[in-house]
Amino acid sequence: MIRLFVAISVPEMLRQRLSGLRGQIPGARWVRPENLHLTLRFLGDVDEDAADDLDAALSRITAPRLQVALSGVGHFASRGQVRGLWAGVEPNDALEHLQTKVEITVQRAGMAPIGRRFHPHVTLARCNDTRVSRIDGFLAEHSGFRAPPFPVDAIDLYSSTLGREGAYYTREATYPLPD
Ligand code: 3AM
Repeated sequence: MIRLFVAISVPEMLRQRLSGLRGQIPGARWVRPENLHLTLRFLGDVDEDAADDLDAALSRITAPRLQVALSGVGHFASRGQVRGLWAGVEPNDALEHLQTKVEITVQRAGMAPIGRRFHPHVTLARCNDTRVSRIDGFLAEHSGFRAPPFPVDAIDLYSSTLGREGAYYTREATYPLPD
């Protein structure tokens, strides 16, 4: 089995800027710069045949190239605890279109629907035992975060493995978007 997800890779310059948003938040595990990405579709654990089917299907995706601009920061929470901190994405019809294409493609390749709305973001940190009140400073300090748009000419298939220091992501395949 291999744990896979489809994502947009974030250019090096932007990864550096995002790394600059790190702060002292108890319980936060900051994502390593090389792991920063924008998830289009989490696929979960799939066997080798399913992975081959997904690869073949993804290689046939056609969607226009686009630009993505990161803007603002936010968090996911449940039961009063912060689960993740993220950088947001400016509203972007082309990105929604691309994600819909990916969703349709992976379902045609046999994946079950994900059953939740696409909320584009770049996860900056995952949190354990962090109360929402502990991130007020982070949210206030970085509410004005803006980055120039970056071009998206391809989407990537990543595998994820758990190591001692957290998840390791490997780019398994790249699918260029047509001109
Ligand atoms: O870091 P982001 O939020 O972009 O949260 C996981 C990460 O997304 C998400 O897949 C991406 C790569 O690991 N993910 C992990 N487990 C998941 C699950 N069970 C999941 N998304 C949905 N359901």
